[in-house]
Amino acid sequence: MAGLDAKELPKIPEEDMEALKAAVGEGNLTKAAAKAKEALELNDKIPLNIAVTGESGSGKSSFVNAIRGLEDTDKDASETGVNEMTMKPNAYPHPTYPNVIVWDLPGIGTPEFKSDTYLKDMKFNHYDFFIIISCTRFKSHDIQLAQEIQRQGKKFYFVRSKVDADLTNEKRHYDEEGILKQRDAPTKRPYHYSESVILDNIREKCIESLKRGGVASPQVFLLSRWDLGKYDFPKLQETLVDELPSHKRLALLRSLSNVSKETLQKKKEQLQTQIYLKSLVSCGVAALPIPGLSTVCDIAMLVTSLKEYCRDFGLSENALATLARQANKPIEELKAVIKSPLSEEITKDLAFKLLTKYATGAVKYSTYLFGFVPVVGSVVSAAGSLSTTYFMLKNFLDDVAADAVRVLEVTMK
Ligand SMILES: Nc1nc2c(ncn2[C@@H]2O[C@H](COP(=O)(O)OP(=O)(O)OP(=O)(O)O)[C@@H](O)[C@H]2O)c(=O)[nH]1
Ligand SMILES: [Mg+2]
Repeated sequence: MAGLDAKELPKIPEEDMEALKAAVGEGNLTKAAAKAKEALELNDKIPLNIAVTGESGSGKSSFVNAIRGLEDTDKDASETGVNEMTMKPNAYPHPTYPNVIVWDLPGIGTPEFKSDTYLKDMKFNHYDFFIIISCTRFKSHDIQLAQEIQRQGKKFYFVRSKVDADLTNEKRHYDEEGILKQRDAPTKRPYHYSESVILDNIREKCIESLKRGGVASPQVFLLSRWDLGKYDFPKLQETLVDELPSHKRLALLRSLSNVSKETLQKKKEQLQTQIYLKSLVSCGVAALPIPGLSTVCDIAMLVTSLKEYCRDFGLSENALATLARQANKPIEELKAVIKSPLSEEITKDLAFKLLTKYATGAVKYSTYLFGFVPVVGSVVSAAGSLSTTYFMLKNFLDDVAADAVRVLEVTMK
């Protein structure tokens, strides 16, 4: 079968395998499927609460909007501006994944701010991790806050915002060829304009101020709210994913904007771990025979899963329109590199076509995948159906993930 190599397939987790074998042994695939359904539903509801804090005007609300994929003027956006805007913690559920909530906390360092009661007032226990934002160097209240968060056993990440403005300001010292204008004046600026030198300087200064304040080996992520694909935002995303407990990882990955290939790859890998459970549900909970195929499965559930993959990788008319607007590209340019159907085009008919495509070759992999040789009667169709749906979902996931990478490449051009 095209695109199938047993060596590349993820092995089914041992405990799932045991559950399936036991259920099939009892002739009770329905029981295993019901358990799988429960596990998947639970996974979709796992809450993730991200706190965004920092000095007033540092760009907290802008960051909250940016990571939710919104513009400041969108209906559900957090209010931004040059005046002090945020006075109490405000919850901003992710528009697509409402179990992920970004909390916009009031500015620290204002006369009303009291570092000793701030975290308690903000109900710090509620949050999975904190982002501390500054648009200059980090000050004593940022450091006090970080130390308090650390004492409470939670993680924090320093974000240095508005680096686009720093670069624009630095550029004023250079002529059109990128040569330093006032070479006689005493300056530490290099002769040639260099973005990476400027960024390294900002990063070093931030790290220095944090170390001086007593924060051991601080990490600082530089970013611009206007261009999340640049600077350290992709690295911040990866760090958050890596440091989060594994059961929360999928929630975070789903909610992250697709700004780096690494994040897309991680998202795909995390979703792959659910395919086995999805196949079980599709073959066991409300499964019906598919006419013309020796497959018994719940095709409506498969349609939902395929649509979810499209949603997770931004492959819908709406998501593409937003992305095209943000990247300043015609939507047709993005669509031109997409090979899979968009969410709106996914129907039972399409799911049926995909099942047919993978049905013939799948059965021979059922031993590899599901650890038992199909024998007689319902077990034969169960094994065949499981492998068919498994391959159908796996290949579709691979395809949409590859599409998302190509779309990302277009937006970065
Ligand atoms: N150039 C640039 N401007 C930014 C960036 N992030 C935020 N700003 C601007 O900085 C100003 C303040 O941003 P907000 O997001 O309202 O700041 P805040 O931290 O929420 O402020 P308070 O709610 O008052 O504490 C706004 O005018 C933003 O447009 C950035 O990355 N680059
Ligand atoms: Mg604000």
